[in-house]
Amino acid sequence: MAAGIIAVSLLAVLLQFSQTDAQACKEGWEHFNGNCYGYGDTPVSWTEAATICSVIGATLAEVDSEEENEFLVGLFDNVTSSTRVWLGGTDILNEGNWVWVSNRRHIFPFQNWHSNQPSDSNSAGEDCLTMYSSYKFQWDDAQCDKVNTFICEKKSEEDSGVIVG
Ligand SMILES: [Ca+2]
Ligand SMILES: [Ca+2]
Repeated sequence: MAAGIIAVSLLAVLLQFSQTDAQACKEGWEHFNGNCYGYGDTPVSWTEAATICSVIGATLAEVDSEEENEFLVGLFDNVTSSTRVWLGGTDILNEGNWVWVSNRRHIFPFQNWHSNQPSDSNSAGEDCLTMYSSYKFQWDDAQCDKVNTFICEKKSEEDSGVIVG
């Protein structure tokens, strides 16, 4: 009986350990709900940001819930300067039809547009998704070739290789 209890306890510890291990993110990445998020503070175009994320086995962050959105906004609590952050949403292929790029889903389960956005303003249009500090990091569509900071996202389970991340 005692041996059985010890075995169960040991199993519980091992499960807890493996769970903790699976949730670990590399240094500089933040963990939330099974994913790791890395902030790219060097401003680049949306396409460049997507490429950088891809090279390190990630995608531009895709926001699937209010909780995930609040987590991301929380990363910028101390930001005082005007900041735009690229996310992985675009309507570049079909104006007004916003999709997440990783799976081309045609609707967002969760959306957090600022009032009067998306606006598709200016002659070049605005086809790439940002969180914008001036809108308290609510969403704004922006011109894809402008340079902004960005957030990459990857599954924490995949976070065990030698590649950066
Ligand atoms: Ca647009
Ligand atoms: Ca806009």
